[in-house]
Parts: sequence; C-alpha cells; structure tokens
Amino acid sequence: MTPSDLVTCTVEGAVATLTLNRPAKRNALSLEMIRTLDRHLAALPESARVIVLAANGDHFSAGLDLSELGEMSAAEGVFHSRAWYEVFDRLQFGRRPVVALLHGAVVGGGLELAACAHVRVAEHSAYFGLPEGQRGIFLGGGGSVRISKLIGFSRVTEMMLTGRTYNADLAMQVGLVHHCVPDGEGAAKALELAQRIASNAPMSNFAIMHALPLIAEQPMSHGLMTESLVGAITQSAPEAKARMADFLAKRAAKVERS
Ligand code: 1HE
Repeated sequence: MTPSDLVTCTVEGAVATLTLNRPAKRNALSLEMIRTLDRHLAALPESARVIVLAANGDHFSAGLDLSELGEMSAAEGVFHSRAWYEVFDRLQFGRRPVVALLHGAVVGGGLELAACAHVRVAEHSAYFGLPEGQRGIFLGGGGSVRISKLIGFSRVTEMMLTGRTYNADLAMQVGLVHHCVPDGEGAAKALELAQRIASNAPMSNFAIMHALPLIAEQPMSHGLMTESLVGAITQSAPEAKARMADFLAKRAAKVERS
C-alpha cells in the first residue's frame, strides 16, 4: 500500500468522505496516516462542504500505531504529539463540519480522532476505550482535553484506570456519540446528517464550529458578548437575509417534530 492509500477520499456533491484505509493493522494511526489525512484535508475542493470520516475493515481505529513509539525519545514524543494536534485542530477548527462514522474498536488515538468530529454516529458494533494505561503510556492526541470535555474527566479517569470499554448504547447515554444505529446503517445515517449540515448557511456552520467551543471556555460575560457579536455578523450575511425572507414568505421548510 502506498502512503496515499492510507486514507482515501471521495467527493460526491457537497460531501467529502475520508476513509481510514489500513484495515490489516486495524487502522492503527501511523504518523504517515495522520499526514495523509492532512493532505486530503488540504486538497478538498471548495464544493465539499461537509466531511464524513469513516474507516474500512472491522474497526474504526486501534489508536496509535504502537510500533512507532518504541524508538522515540522524550523530545521526539513531544513533537509526535504536536504533529497529531496540528492535524486534529485543522479537522475540528477547519471550514467543514465533520461527521464521524464509528464501528468496531474506537480506542486510544482512534477515540481522540473521533472526538475531533462535530457529530458522531456509532453503529452497534462500536466500542470505545482508552487502553493507554495498559500499554504504559498516556494520551497524546488531545483526548485528555477533548474527550474530557465530552464526557467529563471523571469518566475518562475511570476508563483509563480500569481499562473499561463503553459499548455504543452506553456511549450514547453519556454523550460520547450523538446517534446509535444498527450495524450496516451508519453510512446512510452519516450521509443523511452530512447533507443536512451542508444545506445550512456556511456562515452559520462556521459560527457553530468556531464560536460554540470558544464560548464554552469563556466566563459568562465574555461568552454573552461573543455570542451577540458572532450572532450579529452571522445574521447580517446576505444568505441569512434571503433565508429569513423565504421563511416569512412561507417558501421555507418548517421545523419538523422528531
Ligand atoms: C496494531 C495495533 C496498534 C492492532 N498499533 N499495530 N491501542 C491499543 O492498545 C489497541 C491495540 N489493538 C487491539 O487491542 C486489537 O488489535 C483490536 C481490539 C483493535 C482488534 O483486534 P483484532 O483481533 O481484530 O486484531 P489483532 O489481531 O489484534 O491485530 C491485527 C494486526 O494489527 C496485528 O498485526 P499483525 O502484523 O500481527 O497482523 C496487530 O499487531 C496490529 N495492530 N492494533 C500497531 N494500535 C497519540 S497517543 C494515543 C495512544 C494510544 O492510542 S494507546 C492505544 C493503542
């Protein structure tokens, strides 16, 4: 397999699908794989407005490629970690919302990668774990921050100390994933969600992706100020004006009961 095959990319309409493609190694994340993901991100056409992040084989990802750690010095370890952060930041704080489609093992660095997505869809086969403690290492792909923000540091602590895994139902209950669907139905669900996201005004999607996490970290007075400023900019876009006019003229879809 050439490095460029480690992650594949297809674009259909507004949705780009990036697929981890190292099934023989359970999509263990080598640095080359992370860099390949980054190259695909950089090369996406303007027409691609939402990303679906999926994986080939029986597992989403077995996490860090453990064969790469052995020879690393402490300094190299820091730079390795920073290299992951750069790519994961571009995924979370880029221009395109990301829908992760999860199945099988979603563990260690694989869960850290999934935590960068904005929407997570799990098939029933998915299970989630942080086996770093068992391997004698620690998180290094931003999980101590991102996963703790999703489910709280107490759960992360218990998962890491005991090696417990969460099945898809439990992951749903604690808010680690947003949707749980039968095996084989994840791709259709992820696509449906991606298309729905792509139909939003781009500036709204940008505000949701970028302002919400910022506001969550701000004290209330700053958060409210950020919200009013970002809200004013978002609603002043011509597309927002057109969409509101459409609704008032009864040309737009109503909110549907779920
Ligand atoms: C790997 C890796 C890997 C599999 N690095 N090579 N992650 C872990 O501790 C999880 C380790 N992996 C597993 O527990 C299992 O592989 C799975 C439960 C995910 C899947 O089991 P299974 O039976 O389907 O596959 P397997 O037989 O264990 O593995 C198939 C091959 O993939 C095998 O190689 P082969 O050459 O003998 O065929 C495995 O060695 C290889 N493989 N997982 C390297 N992770 C930024 S810091 C993040 C820190 C972490 O992510 S720590 C968590 C690491």
